[in-house]
Amino acid sequence: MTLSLFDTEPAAPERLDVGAVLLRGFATAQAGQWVAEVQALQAASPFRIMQVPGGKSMSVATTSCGEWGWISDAGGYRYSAANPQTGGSWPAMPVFLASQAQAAARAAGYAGFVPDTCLINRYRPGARMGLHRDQDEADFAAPIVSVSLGLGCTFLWGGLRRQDPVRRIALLHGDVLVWGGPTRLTYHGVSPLKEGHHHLLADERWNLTFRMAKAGYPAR
Ligand code: MD3
Ligand code: FE
Repeated sequence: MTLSLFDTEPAAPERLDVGAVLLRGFATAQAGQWVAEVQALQAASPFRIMQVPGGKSMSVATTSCGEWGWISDAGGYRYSAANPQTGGSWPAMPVFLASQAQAAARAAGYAGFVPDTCLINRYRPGARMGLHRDQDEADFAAPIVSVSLGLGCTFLWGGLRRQDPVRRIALLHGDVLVWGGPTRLTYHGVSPLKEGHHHLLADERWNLTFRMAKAGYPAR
């Protein structure tokens, strides 16, 4: 393979495990549009810090778009059709975001992925996400598509049991990760974000996760 400084082609899909595919740089060429779309969503539904059921605050700020939004409060974690901040619905999922997520899923071998929600996480230096599983969705046959923008992070990728060993994987601006199949319920997390400067997002990292919260997979 020939490497060029001017090469903006995304790398070939990298298989991390059964059902887990890393598309390095899949979102890099259109990163400006990704950022502009998230900024536009902020007007209707800004990032805010949610409480976890134990009463503490998350260090990551979140918002959602689409039919459903992921929320956390004293009552637990769940998907809600209403944004508790406004009482209204979530902003619609922009067509660009939905179609890019669908294309990434297809490139990873998951045809029929039609997300009904996108959770957007904002990390600032020190923000982290402890080891957890994503298990609030209706159909674990549906994959999750994750898009990383801005500062890079160390992603923690464990196994199907909490005590399994954890791999550390660098996730960089533009990387897209697709998880499904046998690794759908893998424990994962994010190490505290390090200080840094990114030309588009300054000292922030944004992560978008596209999910089928309520719909069965594949969509029909
Ligand atoms: C592996 N977000 O929002 S994305 C989350 O970078 C979350 O903000 C992280 O974990 C972030 O729930 C990691 C990558 C990811 C997302 C979902 C997964 C990896 C996953 C579900 C199952 C296994
Ligand atoms: Fe997660």
